[in-house]
Amino acid sequence: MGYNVAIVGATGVVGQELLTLFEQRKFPVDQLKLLASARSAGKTMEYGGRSIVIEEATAEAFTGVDIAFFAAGGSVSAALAPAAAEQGTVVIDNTSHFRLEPDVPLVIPEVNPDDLTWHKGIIANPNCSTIIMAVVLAPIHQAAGLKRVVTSTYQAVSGAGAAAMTELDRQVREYLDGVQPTAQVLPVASLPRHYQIAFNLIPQIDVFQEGGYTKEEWKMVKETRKILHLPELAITATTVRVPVFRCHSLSVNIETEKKLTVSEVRELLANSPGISVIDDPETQSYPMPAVLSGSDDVYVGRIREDNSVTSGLNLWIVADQIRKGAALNSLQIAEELIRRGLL
Ligand code: NAP
Ligand code: 3JN
Repeated sequence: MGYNVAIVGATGVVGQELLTLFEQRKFPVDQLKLLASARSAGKTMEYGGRSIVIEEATAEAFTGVDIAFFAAGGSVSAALAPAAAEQGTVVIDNTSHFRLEPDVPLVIPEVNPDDLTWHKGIIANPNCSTIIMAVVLAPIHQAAGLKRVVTSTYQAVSGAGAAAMTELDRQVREYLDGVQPTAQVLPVASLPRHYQIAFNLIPQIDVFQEGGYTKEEWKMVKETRKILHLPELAITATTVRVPVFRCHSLSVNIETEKKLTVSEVRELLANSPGISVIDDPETQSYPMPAVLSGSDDVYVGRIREDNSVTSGLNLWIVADQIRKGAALNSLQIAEELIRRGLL
């Protein structure tokens, strides 16, 4: 049996990755609606050997749609997701708009799949950096109890959409041609100041909020607490944009209630769903973005005890954030709904 499926934001980085994954994972698509802004309406995209005309995303477009993946920004989700859900469409939303709503489950299938049982039409897909970190924190919490988490991220430009990828590509060429690169997109397109990302790092992802933290940093804190059902978890984040096209990397320092040795952590993580361990100092083996683009797992390496505390760990984590951080996680949510007879 197939499902009538819609992608809102089909022309974007996340939307296009969803289309690739539908084919790769043989998702049972019957009818497919590709929705985007009025700018794209009337253009065509290829799927499964067919040419599909892109339509403007409107509330009426969801009639007869069983499941809709939203990846067109928070304001589009705010405007259209409730209307779609009211018509009986199950919405999987990639934006932050509903993530912290108490009646909206925020789900990583490897971590908290049971939260899918209480959805009321909208299911939120967490932020990409949150997903990548929480997949690793969950088994460590189960085994040893989390006391405190400190993370710094190294986030690829594709996290800021197709325009940011084009900007890095152009700036690298300009720089190497001896031309001063201009910036229009990063760190946040809608803010007045933009900075070069080629051969640079930008310590700002999303807008600034309370305490001098950015919204991306607060997303990592608040979403991780919700997903792990640990509302009091001590956790702090610093998020940084780096000149990498694809794959977010995270340095994560963890304090646990119970002490774990390096070999125990390696074994625990290697046997946890969705995680691969690449960790061998002898052979200089560790995860890196350039070799992991397009992969599905969350990769962990550089596993060390942090001897500055009684029971502490340092980890280096890399994952393709367009896949596991966005498109793949949302598709896994849909697959889990089907497995549980909830779709
Ligand atoms: P992108 O490459 O910039 O693509 C944006 C998409 O949204 C395009 O398809 C665009 O259509 C569409 N869109 C823009 N304005 C619209 C409107 N008014 N009505 C309908 N469609 C509209 O961005 P992206 O990287 O794919 O990310 C899209 C969203 O996914 C982000 O805003 C974010 O909320 C979410 N996201 C989530 C994660 C995550 O961590 N879960 C990661 C990345 C992104 P046109 O081509 O017609 O303009
Ligand atoms: O910047 C990144 O690396 C990840 C960005 C995700 C993102 C981009 C624009 C809007 C989000 C998100 O998923 O948190 C949003 C959003 O708030 O919806």
